[in-house]
Amino acid sequence: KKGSASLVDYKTLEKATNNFMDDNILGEGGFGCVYKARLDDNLLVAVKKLDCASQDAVREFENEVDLLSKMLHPNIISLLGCSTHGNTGFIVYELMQNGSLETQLHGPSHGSALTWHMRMKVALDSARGLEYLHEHCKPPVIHRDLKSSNILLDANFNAKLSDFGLAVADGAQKNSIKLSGTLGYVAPEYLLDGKLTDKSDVYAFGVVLLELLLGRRPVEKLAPAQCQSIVTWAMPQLIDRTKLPNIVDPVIKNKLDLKHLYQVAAVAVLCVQPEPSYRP
Ligand code: ACK
Repeated sequence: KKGSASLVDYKTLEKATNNFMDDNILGEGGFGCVYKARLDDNLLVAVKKLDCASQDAVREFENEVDLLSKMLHPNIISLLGCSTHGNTGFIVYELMQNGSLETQLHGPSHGSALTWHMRMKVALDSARGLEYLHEHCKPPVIHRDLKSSNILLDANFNAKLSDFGLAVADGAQKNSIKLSGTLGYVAPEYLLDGKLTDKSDVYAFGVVLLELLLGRRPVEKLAPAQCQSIVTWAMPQLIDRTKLPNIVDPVIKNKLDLKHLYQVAAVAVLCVQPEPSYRP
């Protein structure tokens, strides 16, 4: 961690993960399973485990450790330590007791438990985290995969950005990186031209704002290829609000599900040109 480097002993973590029971699994992260663990000093933490790793997973693991170890901000997940051993490794984070925003908004048990006041606070916290990445990190960091499942909530529902496996800190690399991110959150200019800037994160943040407002996922249960073709085709048209009605015909011809298209349309239109009179 910035100013107080901490290497957690591999044996300690291995022992902790061996003791895991099913209900200690918090979920599946970018490159591995995330567990709840108790360290020797009784501190409860979250541990992401890298197992039988592919090259991509190792790269994401190293990237996450490298970037997070240089960051310190109340709205960025705290890295407590890490450990590697051959092809396995652990990253230890502060435990975020209320899981992700995505689970809070869309999960089976929570429904719409977040009040409007809490949603506003989540929006503000996330914006502060993003501002830190773009304005205060040197060099600036682009998250590249901002979405509700990467916004975590602590015991007091403070929101923190997480999952920096795909993030980039070096502006010079920006255009050579293969297209990645999550459909539904990817900015149109990045999807169409591979143009990546800090505004790509701002676009994704706009989608998260829409989720907070509507309580719905931006694009739901759509095959990636189908989703990509909708987004690629629809986005340029949607930039101009007046062309919105043109969307319907080609979509029917292509037998794509209108419900999904309207979600993409709503996201695009509201993000590109927010409606001042819009009310949740
Ligand atoms: O939505 P969730 O409950 O919150 O499920 C996902 C899953 O692991 C994969 O990311 C949860 N998770 C990730 N990091 C943490 C953390 N530091 N504290 C608590 N839960 C976490 C996340």
